[in-house]
Amino acid sequence: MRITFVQDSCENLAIQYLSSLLRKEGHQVFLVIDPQLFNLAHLKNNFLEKIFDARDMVVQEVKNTKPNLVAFSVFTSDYQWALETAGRIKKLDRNIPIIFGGIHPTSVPEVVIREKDVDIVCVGEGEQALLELARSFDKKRKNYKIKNLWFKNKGKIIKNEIRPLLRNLDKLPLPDKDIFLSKSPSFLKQYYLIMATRGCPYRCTFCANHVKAKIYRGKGKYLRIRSVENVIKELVWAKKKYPMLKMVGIPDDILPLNKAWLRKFIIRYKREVNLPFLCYTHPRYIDKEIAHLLKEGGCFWLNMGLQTASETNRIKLLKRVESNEEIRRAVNCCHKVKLRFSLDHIFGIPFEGEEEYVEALKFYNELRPDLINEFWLVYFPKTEIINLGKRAGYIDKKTEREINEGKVSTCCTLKIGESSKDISRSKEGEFKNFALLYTLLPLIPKRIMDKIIDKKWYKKVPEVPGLIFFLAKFIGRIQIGQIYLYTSEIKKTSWWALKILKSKWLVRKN
Ligand code: B12
Repeated sequence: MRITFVQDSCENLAIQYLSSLLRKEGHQVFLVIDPQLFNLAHLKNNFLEKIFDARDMVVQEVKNTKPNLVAFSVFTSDYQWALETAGRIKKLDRNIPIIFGGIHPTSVPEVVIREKDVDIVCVGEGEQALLELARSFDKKRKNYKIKNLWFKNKGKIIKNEIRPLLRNLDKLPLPDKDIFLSKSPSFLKQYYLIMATRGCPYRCTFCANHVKAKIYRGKGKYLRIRSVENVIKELVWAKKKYPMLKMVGIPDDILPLNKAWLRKFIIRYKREVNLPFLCYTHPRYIDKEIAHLLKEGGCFWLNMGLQTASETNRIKLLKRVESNEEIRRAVNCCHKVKLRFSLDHIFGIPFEGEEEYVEALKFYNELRPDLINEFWLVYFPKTEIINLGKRAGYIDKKTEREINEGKVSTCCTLKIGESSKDISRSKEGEFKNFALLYTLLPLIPKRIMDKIIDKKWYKKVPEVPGLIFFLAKFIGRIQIGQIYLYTSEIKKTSWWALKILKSKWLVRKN
């Protein structure tokens, strides 16, 4: 059968795995990209967005693939875009079935299946479900009993139960990277995106992991790790296939979950792959040995979530178990081996305010990370933190409905001076000074920052225009050698901009 995925300009591992499995069974898989230039919250510009609007091109391209099924892999941040695109496809041909899968439909399938342009929803892992669906399409006999899938049939909603989680991740084929690369060279950018695990041992109240873990309760082990052999096999294959690779990105929630695994992995990684890599961890998953192994193996960047410096709030509001002492120890281990690291901070946590932001400023000045990533708190569907948002009076029934429909701003990336309304952003005034200071902190010597804190100068930071904030971030990135983030974004945007203009020009000419 012919299946066409529609995706924004972000590489997506789920599509790569699903495509690989489908192609292996002989199905024809296509990918259509809507680059959504100048439409992402941190890069939004209404004028440019209109000029580079590619939606007509996208729908035409979908039509040209003559799909038997159109598929979307949906985050909450894309949900409204996905619905709008699905609507345009249906306008062209109502008979093309459309399936939505991914974290958003998994979190709120009851909301998604009600949409008139969505025919099927996948809840949870999609590998087996999509294969069974494709087989049933091939046999031209509709099967409404496929586990993990919800269907609409003659006005009725059919909800099938969820199957057990995949036990052995090694059994999955290598992800189909070419499906993205064939669309634009920008997809292989500088780094290779790979994941070694699925799941997370923690259940932070703001993260989708506890939503997924709840759905999968009783359905097998939630936290799974691929074997070292399997991960290395993929990387060796990738390095050979894509010689332009310069680094590897491993965005697993926590890479060093298992020390024995990490020891084995690093030895082989150094010997057989030997590319700089970046990964994520949790303060409880970093000690002297782990820091040393990561540094030895070529980890050029480690990211850790902290979110707040208040130990009480971390436990009470976020259900994060690590103490400040453990964080100090973790950070010292990184400093000792000169492993560069960033810390994540969330602004807008209910019940937090100036007192907590000052506490965090002091704590960060003590820890001296190479970078602080500041985020807004974004309330994702069904996450526990919504209850806190309600208690704090930020969220009422209507707002919760909007959260489930992806209608509140879902970009976590901080941008001062932004006009779009957000739940936590209504408290913007309370934290914009601190956001600027956190950004500048790695650039300012410790004793000067101590003085700023001591003299309470943070109260005097004037209202900063967005441009100043951007510049501060930009200088910070240059200082840590991450300018490639901007250059690759510029290259990617220019490539798509040219493509869109060319296709618009061709349409006009004909
Ligand atoms: C890798 C990753 C990224 C990467 C790649 C993003 C991408 N487009 O794929 C990067 C770093 C770019 C990224 C960015 C962001 N991310 Co992110 N990211 C992840 C991460 C760590 C892993 C996702 C992944 O690839 N898993 C591997 C695949 C194979 O598994 P999967 O996604 O679960 O997919 C399975 C099923 O869902 C299903 N499925 C998925 N799609 C489909 C489609 C069909 C048709 C079917 C049938 C089934 C199906 O089958 C798949 C295989 O079993 C998750 C956290 C996590 N541990 O899941 C967060 C996560 C997905 N990210 C999240 C967020 C918020 C973001 C950002 C919005 C953050 C920001 N900066 O503002 C951006 C959005 C970027 C964008 N426009 O896409 C949230 C999403 C929450 C939500 N409700 O939407 C998550 C869940 C983290 C969290 N804290 O809660 N992210």
